[in-house]
Amino acid sequence: MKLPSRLVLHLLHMPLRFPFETSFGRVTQQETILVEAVGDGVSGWGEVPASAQPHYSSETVVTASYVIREFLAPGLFASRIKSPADCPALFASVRGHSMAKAGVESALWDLEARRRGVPVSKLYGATRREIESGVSLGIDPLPALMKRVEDFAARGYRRIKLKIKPGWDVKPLAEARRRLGAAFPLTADANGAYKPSDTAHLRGLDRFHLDYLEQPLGHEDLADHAELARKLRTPICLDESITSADLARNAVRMKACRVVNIKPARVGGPSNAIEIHDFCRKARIPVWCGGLLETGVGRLHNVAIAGLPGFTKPGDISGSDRYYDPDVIDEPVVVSASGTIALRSRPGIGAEVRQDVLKRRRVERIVLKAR
Ligand code: OSB
Ligand code: MG
Repeated sequence: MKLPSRLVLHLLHMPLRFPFETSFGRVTQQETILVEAVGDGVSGWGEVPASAQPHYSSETVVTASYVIREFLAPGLFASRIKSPADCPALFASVRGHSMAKAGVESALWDLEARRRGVPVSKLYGATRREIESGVSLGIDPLPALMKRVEDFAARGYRRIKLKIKPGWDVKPLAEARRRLGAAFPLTADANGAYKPSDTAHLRGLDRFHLDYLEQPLGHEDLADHAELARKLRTPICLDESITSADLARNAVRMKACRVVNIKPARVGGPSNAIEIHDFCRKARIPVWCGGLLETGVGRLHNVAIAGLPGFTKPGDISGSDRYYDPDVIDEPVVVSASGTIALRSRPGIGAEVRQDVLKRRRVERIVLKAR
């Protein structure tokens, strides 16, 4: 591959169509960075969906733009990497900052795919033509939430996930299960809001036959998850805990989870996401692709990665219209009546960034070049 001549960081404030509430807080606007890698007049796009607050992870859009500007971009321009797949090794001397790394690496993959005239999904190794779509529903008053549950099921979505926290679990899950029927794939995501002392209560959630329970305990609590897993019938899926391929291996070996949520942004980019996928596939651990309220740019990278064969469960990849109106891409992500999203055949991520939306939502633009 040829290095880009510059990286442009576009910091966007994207209003959400509905406030989104999890156990760690409520947001009405997503702050995200689009990373544009420019070479020979071609632009490749990636995204850093870090948000404004360090609640989901320790990163924010401000830490990410700082780390890209001071460390990742200079490292990239001084390098002679042969492929975007070399990014994890190139960036290894920077500890953490996975979302910053993921944004840069994914922009390079899109640039490379566009230069070669192939879809980025092909470079990632996707084998599917379409993926199954699921949706993540935030904490909301019960009547409004149940209306959404029915609405997304009626629109064909293949799996519904409810955000839960102590004091907000039995009631919404019971109501959702009653409305969806016994067989519909229903899951719950606590974003780490419970403690090991809640084990008896969490065992009570077994009666809702969830496909899995996502990140019930703290992000560093692998041994506690392993112990909880022995006491629940419901499989545990880890999200926040799995920040690297090494942690995925350790979590699986410890039996801390039976399912893994792969978010390319959380694990440091597409190459690490693929490495975790490959490991889990060998270990017969089903994986699914999570999300972080990505705009169309990050969403299309996620769609492409979810096309790999080990992504056997519907993930959190919803249509563009779930969060944004309009999205930043010219051809929004659309979920079919049967709950699927088609992989794109156009080069790169398969869409162009809408300059009108970019200009309207952009609060800062930073150009980074070789020094
Ligand atoms: O835990 O999966 C999560 C959104 C923000 C932060 C954390 C999470 C989420 C979601 C929504 O569940 C995923 C999406 O639709 O992009
Ligand atoms: Mg989660």
